[in-house]
Amino acid sequence: MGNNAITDGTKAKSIAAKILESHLVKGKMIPGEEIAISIDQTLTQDTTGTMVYLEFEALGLPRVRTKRSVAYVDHNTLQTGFENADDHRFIQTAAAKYGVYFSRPGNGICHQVHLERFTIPGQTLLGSDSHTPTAGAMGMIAIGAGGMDVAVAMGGGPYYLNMPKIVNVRLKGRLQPWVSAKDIILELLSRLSVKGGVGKIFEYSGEGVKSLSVPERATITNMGAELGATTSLFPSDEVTREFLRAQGREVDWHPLAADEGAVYDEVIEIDLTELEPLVACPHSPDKVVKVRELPQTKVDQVCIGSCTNSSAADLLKVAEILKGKTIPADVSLVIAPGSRQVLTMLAEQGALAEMIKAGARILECACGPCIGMGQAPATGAVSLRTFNRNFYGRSGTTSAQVYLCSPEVAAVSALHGQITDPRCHEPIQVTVPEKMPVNDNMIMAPAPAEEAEKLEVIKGPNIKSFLQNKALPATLEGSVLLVMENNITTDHIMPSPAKLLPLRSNIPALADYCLTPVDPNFPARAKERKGGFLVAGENYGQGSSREHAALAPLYLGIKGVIALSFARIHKANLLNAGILALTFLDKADYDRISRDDELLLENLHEQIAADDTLVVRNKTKGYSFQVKLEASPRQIQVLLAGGLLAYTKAQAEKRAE
Ligand code: MIC
Ligand code: SF4
Repeated sequence: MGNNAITDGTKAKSIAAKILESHLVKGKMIPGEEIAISIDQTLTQDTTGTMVYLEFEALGLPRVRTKRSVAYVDHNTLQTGFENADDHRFIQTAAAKYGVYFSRPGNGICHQVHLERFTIPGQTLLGSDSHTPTAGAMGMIAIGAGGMDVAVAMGGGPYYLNMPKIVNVRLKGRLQPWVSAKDIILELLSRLSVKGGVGKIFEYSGEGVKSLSVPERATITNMGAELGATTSLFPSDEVTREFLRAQGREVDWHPLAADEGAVYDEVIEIDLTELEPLVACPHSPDKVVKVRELPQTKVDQVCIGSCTNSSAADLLKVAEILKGKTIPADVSLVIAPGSRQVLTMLAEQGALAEMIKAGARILECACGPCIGMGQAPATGAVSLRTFNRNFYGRSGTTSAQVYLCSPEVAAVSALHGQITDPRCHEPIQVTVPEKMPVNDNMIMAPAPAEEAEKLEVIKGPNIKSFLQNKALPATLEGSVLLVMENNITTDHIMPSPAKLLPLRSNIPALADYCLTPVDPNFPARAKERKGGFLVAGENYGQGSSREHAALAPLYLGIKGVIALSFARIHKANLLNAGILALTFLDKADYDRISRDDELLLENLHEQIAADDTLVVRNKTKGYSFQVKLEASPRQIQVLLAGGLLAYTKAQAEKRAE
């Protein structure tokens, strides 16, 4: 079906197929096969960015070769020690030298600012953040990836991925009052689960699309990451043009639509008219229930913001709901506007004053509580958030119960002191200004190429060099250090509360916290045994793009991870770090393996050359079992070389000879 539509030039094409085809560098666009695409733009943020610039430096290239690369500082903005400020300075100086635009701390969350200022329909974007697909709201193929992949793309290299299936989501009807874009993506999460989108692109169409603004579309493409999707995208239409006009960027607009009768691999239909306010319960974005069916739940904290829901319209609605009211004494309401542009608009319209008067605590334009950078809830507290992730412990308080919802549900619930269906109130209407207060004075252009060579990149003492693996040995041996369940997130593997985020440039220090939410003794055990293997269930490594979730295990000597299945970005990060990512062939072998079992993989090079099935000997229990190494021929070369950096350097040297 879809593959015919994609490979046969005479057939009607989806938008995704058109963009991929126009950027195709290698491979055939057949679902599951590895393809390589050229990358027009890259973005980095600070908690993954320091690694990216260290990696770019290690590649030895003088300047980026993309059409546009942007470095944001938006995550690590609490400066309780020198580390974060040092990271910001490192990124700023590296950006100036290497030809990257730099969005200063305070300017906003990368995805919101990128949408406002840089997203271009029809282009490709690779970002070192899993919510990069936000830009798909404007018809861009925007993909989240590990830092090393982004560094290579900055250097002009293509991005390799398995050709995804293209799923058409047809939106019928129109949202009813108080029902929002967040409810559309929560509905999809409830239908498909957090692994339902792995290996897929979600392309939206239908009459319902026209009624959604670009920021509403962005809420949906943003949270497509929670489905595990490669990316999500919308057409570029008159609504897109209007958004770009408000940004003074109408020149960047061009129309983009699927051909009449385009064929897709799967079709899903959602009737917007039937949707109602939804909420995701602790601790997973797919544990979705209708707000009205939730038993009375008292809220202690309400957080509004994040790259999912902090656009101009979102926050104008919040201000309208709060107008003239006061937040109850036992509720803490915090609001973090997504960008300085949004904050300026709120100030100019008087909406900010309404929020302040109601008792909201206004935070700077940054990720803030979404990544646990402050505002950790009280012990056992219920926190209702407009964010995209409510993974266990992510808020910074392990006993907290975090729920996810739309800004409308959040604001009404904050006033009522409990999770409330907003339809008990009269509908509200807000008007977003036709022209947004555009001001790029917090975006620094890089130094001109001729001056770049002289520029110094400033690194603080906490910034350690990039960690490199060794070439893959013929034998791997070690014990099973941990057996884990399904859906282990990157927040379990490399927790990132405010205390640990300052260590993002220091893998040796960070490694002491690796997998501690699963087992506090894991780092010590791994060090004592000089490494070993990890075993996990389905969808291992869902969530963030942080390659620290591969590099910290590498530092602790992890040689391989054997799982029932992997999340896309984390699997790529493991392979890029030169760590074997293996899947059980038989679920029974996952059931019978135990912690401390001694494993042995012999004649690895011959086994890998022969086929994709490898034999693992369980020496402790005295049996052998089969695992699969699902990797492309290129990824196998990467593994053999000891990781993507070593492989890329070797390729460059070969070309130079
Ligand atoms: C997230 O939302 O989990 C993050 C923090 O933005 C991560 C990046 C990181 O871990 O630094 C992501 O989404 O990739
Ligand atoms: Fe920042 Fe949260 Fe968005 Fe990640 S999900 S980029 S932490 S706002």
